Amino acid sequence: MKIPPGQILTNKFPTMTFGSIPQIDLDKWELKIFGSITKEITLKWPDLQKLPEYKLTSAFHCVTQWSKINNEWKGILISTLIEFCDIKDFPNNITVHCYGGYTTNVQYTTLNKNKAVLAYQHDQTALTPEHGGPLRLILPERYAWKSAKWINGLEFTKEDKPGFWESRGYHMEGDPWKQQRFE
Ligand SMILES: Nc1nc2c(c(=O)[nH]1)N[C@H]1C(S)=C(S)[C@@H](COP(=O)(O)O)O[C@H]1N2
Ligand SMILES: [Mo]
Repeated sequence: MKIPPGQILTNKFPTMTFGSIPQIDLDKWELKIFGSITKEITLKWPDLQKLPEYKLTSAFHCVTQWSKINNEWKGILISTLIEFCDIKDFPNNITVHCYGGYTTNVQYTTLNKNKAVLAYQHDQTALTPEHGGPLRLILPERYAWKSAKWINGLEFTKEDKPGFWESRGYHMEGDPWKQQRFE
């Protein structure tokens, strides 16, 4: 498997977190879908169980130059979630929100095209808190800062608004094959 230019392969799974690891009680866990859509939706943990699972094998590229290949993620396809919630006529820009306050901006077309998932499992094991459990975004074909851990919201926005790292100089798109590290 080829890895993007400027990356170094690792067999470990380092963790990269800005700030502390949030402690999340599954009974209180929520995922809110809001913003420029006709009705807001709040999903609870049992709602996710109703959705079909999807397995994705993908590489993971941190902008600090480590790449980990052959990660097997299990979760829910974003497009399945959007259909299940019956959201139509939404703008293409999304701010992903997380417990702890981290955000990142992505586009729906990018999520859809790259089969992005909301993952609860990595390599047959429930996602650990340090790796974003109970639920994180996995967006293949983008640097891993866009794979938001501890996700709790998808906000549809009319403009493409920079997230946490994007507003600190990281690239708005972050395609590793184009080395879109910084703007
Ligand atoms: N909520 C949140 N998500 C986050 C981060 C973070 O600090 N907070 N770090 C990002 C970065 S820079 C990387 S490389 C990956 C690291 O995921 P890992 O800790 O599971 O390896 O998570 C991304 N998602
Ligand atoms: Mo990263």
